[in-house]
Amino acid sequence: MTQASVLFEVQDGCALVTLNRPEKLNSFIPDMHARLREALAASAAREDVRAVLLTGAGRAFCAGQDLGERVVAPGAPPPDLGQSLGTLYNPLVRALRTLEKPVVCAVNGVAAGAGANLALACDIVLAGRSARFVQAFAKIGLMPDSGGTYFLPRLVGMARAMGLALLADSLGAEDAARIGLIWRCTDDAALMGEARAVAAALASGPTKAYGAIKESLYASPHNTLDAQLNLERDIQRELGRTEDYREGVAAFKEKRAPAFRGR
Ligand code: T3D
Repeated sequence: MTQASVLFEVQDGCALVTLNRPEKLNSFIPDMHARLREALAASAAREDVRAVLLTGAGRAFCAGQDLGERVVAPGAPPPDLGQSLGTLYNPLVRALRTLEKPVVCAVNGVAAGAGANLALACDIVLAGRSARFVQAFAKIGLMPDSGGTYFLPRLVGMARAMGLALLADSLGAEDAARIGLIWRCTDDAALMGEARAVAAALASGPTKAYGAIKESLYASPHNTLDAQLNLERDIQRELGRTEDYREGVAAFKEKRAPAFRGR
């Protein structure tokens, strides 16, 4: 029986999504794209999912495109990488960024090529100490894609973005956390426990506020202060009408923990 290339399970408000081609370092083939898209669509649609945790099976998080599918026989036409990005990779990055629920990424091993940038598209990225991030593209004659040229300079500045992209060196998880590429580096053995705890905390939080935080922070780099102030005003007006806001204020006054329901 063939194994599913992406595993999806929901527990206690959290969807655990696992890239599952460990023998190929969880590199992407079209089936894995389709399954991951389905998992993200289900996470968006299901009310019982209030946070997503993305990780990889085996020793890698994801090695990007499966290069076995990109070997061109002499005389054969080259693959249309633009089509691949437009129809497969870009929709995934957009789905992660526009999902109105927080996405935690547990980088359990090497994250290379589009695999590295898929991780950077997530909202909170934790990585085990032995994990590493490789903008491997230039080594095969490409440039960073799947949002790499967008995320890198915004997260770590142009000098580091340029170094990572041009040199295509491995960046260890500790250094990735130190320079602000990711949220936190953990011991390998503690990674999934910590990532699950973060996802569980988010899954019991004010989901609409989290969606609003994503929308406004991701809009911020493109906006003037005026535009951002207006966006905050408009979104906060909506949040002020939610059940979770009413509950948060009541819980504060009653000196108890709030019971947010994501509404
Ligand atoms: O094509 C399009 O549609 C456009 C979009 C492109 C997006 C992209 O992601 S392009 C970039 C593709 N990815 C890479 O270039 C990464 C290639 N892999 C590596 O650089 C290294 O393997 C790693 C840094 C990921 C890991 O290094 P290491 O030393 O830990 O492992 P290894 O020995 O290199 O690899 C282990 C095995 O996995 C090996 O197979 P073997 O020799 O044991 O049979 C290796 O060939 C295989 N493998 C690793 N990455 C890929 C892969 N097989 C297919 N595709 C891969 N991406």
